[in-house]
Amino acid sequence: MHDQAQPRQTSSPFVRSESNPIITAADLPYRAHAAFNPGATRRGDEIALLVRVESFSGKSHFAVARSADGEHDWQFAANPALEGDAVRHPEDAWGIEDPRVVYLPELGRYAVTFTSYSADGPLVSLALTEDLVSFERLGPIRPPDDKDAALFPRRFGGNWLLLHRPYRGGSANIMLSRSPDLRHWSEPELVLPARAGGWWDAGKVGLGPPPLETSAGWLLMYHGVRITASGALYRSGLALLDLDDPTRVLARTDDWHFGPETDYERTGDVPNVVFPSGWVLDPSGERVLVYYGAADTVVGLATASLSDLLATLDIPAAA
Ligand code: BMA
Repeated sequence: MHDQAQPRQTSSPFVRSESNPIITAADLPYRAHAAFNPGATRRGDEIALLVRVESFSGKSHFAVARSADGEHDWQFAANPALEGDAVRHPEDAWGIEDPRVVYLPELGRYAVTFTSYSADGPLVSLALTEDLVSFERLGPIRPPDDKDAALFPRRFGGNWLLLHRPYRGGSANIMLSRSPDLRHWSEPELVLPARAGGWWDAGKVGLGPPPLETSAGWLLMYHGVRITASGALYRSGLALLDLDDPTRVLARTDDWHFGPETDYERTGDVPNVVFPSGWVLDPSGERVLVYYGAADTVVGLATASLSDLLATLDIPAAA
């Protein structure tokens, strides 16, 4: 635990699993090239990941992996959970990518937001599922270019809220849209802008895992992209949104707190990428398990204590 008298933490609040990478393509029951950028949720006594799997065509689909402790002994279903359907969903032309999973108690179903890689660019698609086995697709919900989307788990004043990341005129900021029915969405409102110049999150930011409700606000982990002479660097920081009005940013870290360090994050198809895309709170409500893609090749797990994450944002732990 950190002494609240200390103004800033001296080390990252995230601790990588000793079993990392926890999932690789070799764990799939069929031939696959890479397994990364998973959505995550608790399901009964297990933790379930909806893993992005890239096949040797270059296109991606999703596969479900389950584990009792969220760290070891991942069991994959024999077949993919959801594949692009370019006939009924032409927006899936080049596959589906980067799912975020949120349970919606009102509907008794999980909402899965993901990227459909359309001929016109990436866009946001939505599907609902009770069991991560059969999916009802609601179609595209944001036009291209747009990605990194997740729903809040409940309505606000009658509307569902979606965080997403449209790419317009050379900048990519986290924005919010509203919908009464999950089908018709309002024009995006700015929530978390990319910074400029030499910042680690200059030019491009995107939501990581879905917003996590805490007593202090909605906790976000988001990625920032820095373009360098040898490619992009993907690192993650934290932010906190107001509980009642999530367009209000209460706090944002100046520093990134999770970045590529290990061999499996530094080396792979896309080097120097950590891409958190799912997290699960353990039953004590204190330990957060963060699932992330590493180098667009494998899945990693890092854990953090919720109070350390809030302390990183200078928010004292709740009484
Ligand atoms: C983003 C997405 C992610 C990927 C990341 C790093 O734009 O395409 O799927 O992990 O780039 O390559």
